[in-house]
Amino acid sequence: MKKSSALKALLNKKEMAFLMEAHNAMSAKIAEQSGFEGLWASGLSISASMGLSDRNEASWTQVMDVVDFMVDNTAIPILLDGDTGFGNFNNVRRLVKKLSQRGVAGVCLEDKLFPKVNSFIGAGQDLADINEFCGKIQAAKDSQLEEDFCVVARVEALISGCPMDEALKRADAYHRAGADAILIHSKKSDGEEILSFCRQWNNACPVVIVPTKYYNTETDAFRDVGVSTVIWANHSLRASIAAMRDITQKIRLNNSVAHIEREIATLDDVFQLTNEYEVQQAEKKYLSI
Ligand code: SPV
Ligand code: MG
Repeated sequence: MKKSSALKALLNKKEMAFLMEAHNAMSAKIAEQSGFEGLWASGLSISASMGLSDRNEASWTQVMDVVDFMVDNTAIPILLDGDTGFGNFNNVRRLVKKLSQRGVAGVCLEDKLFPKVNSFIGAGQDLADINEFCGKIQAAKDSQLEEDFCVVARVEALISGCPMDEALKRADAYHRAGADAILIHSKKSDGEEILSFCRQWNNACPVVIVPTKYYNTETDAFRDVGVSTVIWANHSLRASIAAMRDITQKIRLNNSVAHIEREIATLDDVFQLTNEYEVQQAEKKYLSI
């Protein structure tokens, strides 16, 4: 099955699906090996791993290069966080064509302004004009090279402090413009506005959510209102920051690695993850000629 078809199937299946954040080939591979059926190529995490803020400081081709390694190293579909599309409808067309060519299964576009700012920064966020954003969605759908490539329209109305009606109005417009799914985002610490949106949206098309701030809400509550897909958006990145900081501080303190050896991945693990043993087998075949 093509990766785009696999993502479309995840978005449309009856049971709730889960996408795990990845920000490079290694985190992508680990998520796949953990059993995830799909990946979220997070703009925040990819930027942060480059030491950049989540404000489109990384160019779209730099993001593309990272995602390329993720695609090469995994068999599961990747939904790229395409931010605002890196410009206008024309930039979106080029982005989507390139993603399709490179085997990325779908893109999520958000209705903010370029350069975007992470949804959890600052009080208000300027939203895109609805019609202009609908043009981007249409341009994305018209540019995809595979039939099942997925375009997810991300509604930032609640993030920006607009009422629920505005979020529903925008979701409806983006759905009509051709979006395959709606991502409704919230920065509230409880999931109430997400649950309320889902009840009123009534599954007009699949809904994707990102419970980064409302992590205490039971996953079953989202299942009950028909959420299609949950994205764990930044947890590999945050786990790696915590682990690296812990280990490097211990090494610095003790001027020794003796005590931490058992806390870190083995070199064999690294070799497994980087296909070292396959290359050794290939050497036997190709270097003995
Ligand atoms: C990301 O992971 O980059 C996202 C999700 O867009 S959030 O950080 O919640 O905006
Ligand atoms: Mg993002």
